[in-house]
Amino acid sequence: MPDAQVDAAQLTELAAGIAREAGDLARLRRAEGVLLAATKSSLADIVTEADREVEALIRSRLSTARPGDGFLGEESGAAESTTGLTWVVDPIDGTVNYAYGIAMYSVSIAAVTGGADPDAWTAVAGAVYAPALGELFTATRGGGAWLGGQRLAVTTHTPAGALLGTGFGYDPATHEGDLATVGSVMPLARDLRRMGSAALDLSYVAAGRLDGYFERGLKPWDFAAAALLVEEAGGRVVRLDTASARPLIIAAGPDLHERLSQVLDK
Ligand code: LIP
Repeated sequence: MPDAQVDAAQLTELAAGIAREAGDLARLRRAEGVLLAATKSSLADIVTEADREVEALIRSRLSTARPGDGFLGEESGAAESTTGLTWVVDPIDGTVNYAYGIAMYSVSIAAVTGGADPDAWTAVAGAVYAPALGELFTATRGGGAWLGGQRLAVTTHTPAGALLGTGFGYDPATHEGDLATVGSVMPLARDLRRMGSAALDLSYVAAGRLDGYFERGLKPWDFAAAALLVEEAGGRVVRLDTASARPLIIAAGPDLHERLSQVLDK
């Protein structure tokens, strides 16, 4: 457990301030022109110089504020915790959008207890900041989910069908199966959105801008903060096939979550 002096609200405040500073740096670098630093699992799986610079800033700010906390970041790896608390960070979620100049990208910072395993941790604080859109989503366990001063709530009724969000992996070999998954849930849907940032997709479920979201193959840093947003907004987040290489995440209000799970949890 984190050291006793710190409460979750303070962690949320810290995450929010760092997310805003880091996101503003990302937006500045975007305006200056994005430099491709490397590719990872495939040519489509890119990392920019800004991804690395932004994560370094976040890691430095967290280390100064909370020495001894653990860290798990998309670009710079992991560090063990000596306090019981670990920070899970995606410096730029929606990297392809960012590289193409599309506004749907975000900085995601979460504080978790219970170690760096998403199947074992408990998220206690989180912030998701969309710099190009000027929106900062925050959540504290037991304290609700917020967009600025507006308390968030998931939708509970979808009489015209559900507005669903999803995404696809960087490996083209996975696209056929993922499209089959989309086909299986379309009878529940009014329409589908593929916006390119899982952290924002989940934040939008929390805000009622999407009724539900599902995607295979997310990394822990993609969802660590925004899954807490959904839960604190009255929704459910479940990961299926967690022993597989591409676990399936489903997020929605309770009723739609049940209906999606009946189709997807086969
Ligand atoms: C991205 C996710 C997105 C998913 C992409 C990628 P990244 O994260 O936010 O939902 O469809 O394949 O995983 O790589 O931009 O941090």
